[in-house]
Amino acid sequence: MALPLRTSLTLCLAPRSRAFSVSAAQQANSAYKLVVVGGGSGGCSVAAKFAKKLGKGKLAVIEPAQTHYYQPMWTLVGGGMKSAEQSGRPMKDVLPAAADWIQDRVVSFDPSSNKVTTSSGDEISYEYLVVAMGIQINWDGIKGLKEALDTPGVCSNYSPKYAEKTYKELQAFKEGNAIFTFPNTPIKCPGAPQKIMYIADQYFRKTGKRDKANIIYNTSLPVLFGVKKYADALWEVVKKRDITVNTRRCLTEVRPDTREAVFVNLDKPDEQYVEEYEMLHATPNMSAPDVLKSCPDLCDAAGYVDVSKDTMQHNRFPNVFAIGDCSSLPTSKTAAAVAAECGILAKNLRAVMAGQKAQATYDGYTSCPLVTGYSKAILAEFKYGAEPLETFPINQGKERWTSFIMKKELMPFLYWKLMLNGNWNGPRTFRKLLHFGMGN
Ligand code: FAD
Ligand code: UQ1
Repeated sequence: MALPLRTSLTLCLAPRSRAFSVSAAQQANSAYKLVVVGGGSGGCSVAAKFAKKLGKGKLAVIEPAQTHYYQPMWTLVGGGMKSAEQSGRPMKDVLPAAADWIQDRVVSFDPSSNKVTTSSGDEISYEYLVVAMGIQINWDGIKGLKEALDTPGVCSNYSPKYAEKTYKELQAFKEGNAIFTFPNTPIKCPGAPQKIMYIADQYFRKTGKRDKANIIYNTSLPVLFGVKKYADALWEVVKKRDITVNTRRCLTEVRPDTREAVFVNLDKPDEQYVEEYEMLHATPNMSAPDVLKSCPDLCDAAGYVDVSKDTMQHNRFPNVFAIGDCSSLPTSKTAAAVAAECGILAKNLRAVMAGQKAQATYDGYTSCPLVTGYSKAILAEFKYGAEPLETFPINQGKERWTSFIMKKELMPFLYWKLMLNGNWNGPRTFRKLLHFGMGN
């Protein structure tokens, strides 16, 4: 029987009981119906969809971290609009109570024998596996960056600690070059390296320092953004704000002693540029997790879990699925993508568990609220093929206050209260309703 709307909303939003971690030793060699590797955005959301139905002792989440972070908030942390503390919650509070939380790290996969091994040497076997390990940040991938992050001027929103430092650098900035970089690797949230630049621009204007700041965006990409509609809109923003953009320019070294950043022109590798910085916001290199790369059976050539771009089912092991940043899904790596993926994965995994075929298909939906300051954002939403797929029947390529408020206030609520409880599969239903009769 369908629940009345009020009752079902109350159930969705009610605080949940907590997950307690079970030691890997307690669970050693135990066989689970479903094992989820990683308790981040994807792992936690998938686990929530299966935990109650499977019941106690049937589902394990293997996740080493004590704290679950809502990473999209780190852009706002860098701009001083939220604190790093607000972006994190204890892992035990977000993982479903009906799941066994094995607080450990997976160190190897053996998909032919349906088991994984954790750092404490325990083997956990499964009938079905969901890999949700995220992307690996390689802080030492750029010479000198790791050390430079603890010196004046250098920061990065790609960790909560250094995102807090970003705001300190904005405050400390006096005059000179403020440089923002995009590395020569795939990254999560490809809009984030430039969002903080627009925030910096506005911060400098607010505090009377803008005429002393030379704002430079050095990106390894050949474009400002991968979707033409939003790239065109962003080019207008950079022109209007007097920001210098250099494409195909990749950060190769940071020299904190002389406050210099070294760049190479990726099209002419002999061309090097040494630029002095007053402030450097660096986006680190990223890659598939090493542990995946060491299991070629599971991965594509780059080390991402080799799944069907439509069904998210593994291309060789039908009892294995992947979600989010560690997957080979050819879309932009965001939490918004994870939300849409989660609904598809859950449908397909349920079908496979029932002996049927995986038939639900993911369209590649992803979204990136491109924050352009302290009160506006461009709400990029697109699908496979870099084709816009917008929720609202307005031009989302325009800078809007409503898009900013949605990013700052609505999204965190939606994430903690709905998505992590398995109750948010992206805005597809709203999009259909809002475009009803409009042929979209
Ligand atoms: P994660 O959420 O990163 O989770 C991976 C989990 O796996 C982690 O908990 C980790 O501890 C665990 N793990 C790793 N290794 C192992 C192991 N060996 N064994 C077991 N567990 C392991 N997305 C948006 O939609 N909108 C935005 O505006 C946005 N802005 C962003 C801004 C910044 C600065 C950053 C950093 C990210 C942003 N994102 C945004 C991206 C978004 O946060 C990620 O795409 C999303 O969190 C991916 O989810 P995931 O589950 O794949 O990985
Ligand atoms: C979204 O679904 C989502 O997942 C929770 C985000 O992650 C933080 C987003 O940033 C966005 C924009 C969406 C899409 C949602 C709507 C209502 C457009």
